[in-house]
Amino acid sequence: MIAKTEADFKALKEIGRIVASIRDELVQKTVPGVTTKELDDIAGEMFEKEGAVSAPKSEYDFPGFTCISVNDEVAHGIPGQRVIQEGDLVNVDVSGSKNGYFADTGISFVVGEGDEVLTKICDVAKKAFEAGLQKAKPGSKKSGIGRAVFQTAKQHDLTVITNLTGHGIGRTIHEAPDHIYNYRDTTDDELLKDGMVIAFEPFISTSEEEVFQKNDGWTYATEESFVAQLEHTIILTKNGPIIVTL
Ligand code: M1C
Ligand code: CO
Ligand code: CO
Repeated sequence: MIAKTEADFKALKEIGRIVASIRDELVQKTVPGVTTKELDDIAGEMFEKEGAVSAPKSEYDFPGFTCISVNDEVAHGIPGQRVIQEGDLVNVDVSGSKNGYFADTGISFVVGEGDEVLTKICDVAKKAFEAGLQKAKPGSKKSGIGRAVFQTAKQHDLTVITNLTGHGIGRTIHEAPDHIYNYRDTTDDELLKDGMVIAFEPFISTSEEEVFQKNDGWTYATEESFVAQLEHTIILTKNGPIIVTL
């Protein structure tokens, strides 16, 4: 969507605050011994208390309030009986709506002491996010964001996932612009607009550049790589980006 009115900004900030608070609570509760279903139940209670609804559930009939992806799983992991272990790479992705406005946020992190390379990809996902954000200006090419993500990955001897992307958001979970790639798509000459609302979610990988979908019909995974994501919902304005999911 293009946010125009004070009401648009206020409502996006409200749902942004809610999904960010659920994300932070789930990260804090992700300790060895907890199951991903227990984490997701906390999210369900928080959505209800805030008068908000889970977007994966309401828009896609996803079997969970949130997506929780562990180790080889990259995105759209289904919460279940899996028990979190020390050293796991976990991604918590929380998206939802309130009063007809949507926000989406996610983060990858390592539980306790983990392998150095896992910590590195999480750090580089943050760096890629910051580099892309610098390019997220009204009037600039959308593909400049992906270019910055790709360059950041390469600078750190890592790569990106080419078949997962960020997206427009606001009045539904996934809307125009359909794709914000993790590389510079030379055919994409779309310009960013003042007030445009995007969910920017760079995916940084240790080696593979594509994910595949598991037989559950949801989970995106890699064969042997590790992947980290960081996602925020952002309103692009002439006076700089407003991150509503901080
Ligand atoms: C690139 C994996 C896809 N919040 C989720 C997302 C995932 N993006 O948009 O960040 C969507 C959740 C819907 C099941
Ligand atoms: Co998301
Ligand atoms: Co998203």
